[in-house]
Amino acid sequence: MTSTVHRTMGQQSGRRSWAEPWKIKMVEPIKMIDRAGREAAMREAGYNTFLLRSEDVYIDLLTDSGTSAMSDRQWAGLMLGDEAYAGSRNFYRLEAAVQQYYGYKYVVPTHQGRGAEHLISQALIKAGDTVPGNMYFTTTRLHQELAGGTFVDVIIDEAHDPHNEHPFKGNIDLDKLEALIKQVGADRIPYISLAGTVNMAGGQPVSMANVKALRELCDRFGIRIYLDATRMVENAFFIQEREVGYADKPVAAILKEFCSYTDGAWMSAKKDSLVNIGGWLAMNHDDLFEKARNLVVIYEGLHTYGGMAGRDMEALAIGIEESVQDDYIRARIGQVRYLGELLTDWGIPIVQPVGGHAIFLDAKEIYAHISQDRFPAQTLAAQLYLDSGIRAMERGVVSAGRDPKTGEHRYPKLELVRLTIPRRVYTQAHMDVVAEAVKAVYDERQRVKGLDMVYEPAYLRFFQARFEPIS
Ligand code: PM9
Repeated sequence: MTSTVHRTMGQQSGRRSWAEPWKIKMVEPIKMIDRAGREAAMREAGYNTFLLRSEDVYIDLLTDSGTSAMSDRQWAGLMLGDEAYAGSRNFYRLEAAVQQYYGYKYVVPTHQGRGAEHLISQALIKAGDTVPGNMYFTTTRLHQELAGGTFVDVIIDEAHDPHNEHPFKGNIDLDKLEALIKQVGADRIPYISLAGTVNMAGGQPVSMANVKALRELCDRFGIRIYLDATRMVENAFFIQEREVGYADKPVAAILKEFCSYTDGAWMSAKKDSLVNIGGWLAMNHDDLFEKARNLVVIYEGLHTYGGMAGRDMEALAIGIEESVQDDYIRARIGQVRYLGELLTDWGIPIVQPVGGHAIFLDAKEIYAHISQDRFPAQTLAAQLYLDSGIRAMERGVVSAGRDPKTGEHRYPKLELVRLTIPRRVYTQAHMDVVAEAVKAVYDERQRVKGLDMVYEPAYLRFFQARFEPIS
């Protein structure tokens, strides 16, 4: 199969095959347990892939968060950890890397992305505020709500349609945003919550033209823009590939230009930056810096480590530099696309165009006979594990949670299963195995009936909810 597909891809693009700009120095054995073992493991996990033990998983596509393989330079960097409580030299390396590649003035380290989300939400949002953004993300929105805000989605409509091939489905709809500003008043909008790429839409990018226009609009109303920069390097790659005028610019330059239209950013460094733990909040304004630098000592740790060890900050500083290399990022997205093209060729419905970090299976279409309150995407993720030991993540009604005002399920238009590709971890052969497994589950789709939720935690239920199959 590999060679046939490979030939097809080569012919379509009129070029020879590419390969990753690295070779493997160390390996970690994996194995698939048998069908009876997988059935027992899935029952024990309450049909929630978050609750599986990793040793029961064969190919782990739960997330690209903290699952990257570090380079030899990063591992060497761990030995340079300066584990002083205050003023570690590794913090200054990290601060310099963020300033150099993202361009912001001040940097506050955090243990991971949600630590930074917590700080910015507590520092800027007041009860009754509105926070507009380009589609919700689970932890981001929850922190905004816990601070007293209401998130309002102002992404373009195309983002909610898995078949729409818009090249920048992460864009903000500026008319929707302007109408919202006029409705609630600019003084009730502490900032725009802009994500590049947009995770829940399928890893879809925001264009440079859109962020420039957003800047102009926000300047008119005196509103700040803060960026979720978690996968912003991947976003910069799409701009290089798709936006007029950027084909010859390095990804690093595009990243910095994009950030220059924003007032700061929060970061889960566990994704783009090729580390297993870490995050930061960065900004240009003194007032936010002062507040965040003070809050961080309550929730994360001193402002020169923020919950990270010195060695983690060193690995992160090196990871930032590696993540913006053009040949690396091309291969990274190329691998995701390879899997996407296999599935598309077999007629399996996925979100198009293929985004940055994952393939998103359209569970609503695959299980058209299962209503959304029977959790089609949760069901599909469970079936994939049962078939082949592959772990994926639900990104549908379970992830969307309940409306805090009505207590009802939120029913998102997108009911998806995410096959998330860790960075520098799996080979093309693994992608072939994944595609075959998805095909097998797809072929058996009519036999499946959905799930009942039998336990639901109060917050971020997708992590810990438990289910039982409907018989
Ligand atoms: N994203 C992911 O698998 C981690 C688990 S699901 C909550 O996609 C964005 C765009 C993210 C993200 C985490 C965070 C939070 C913020 N923004 O996980 O706290 O994709 O480092 O970052 C996950 P942390």
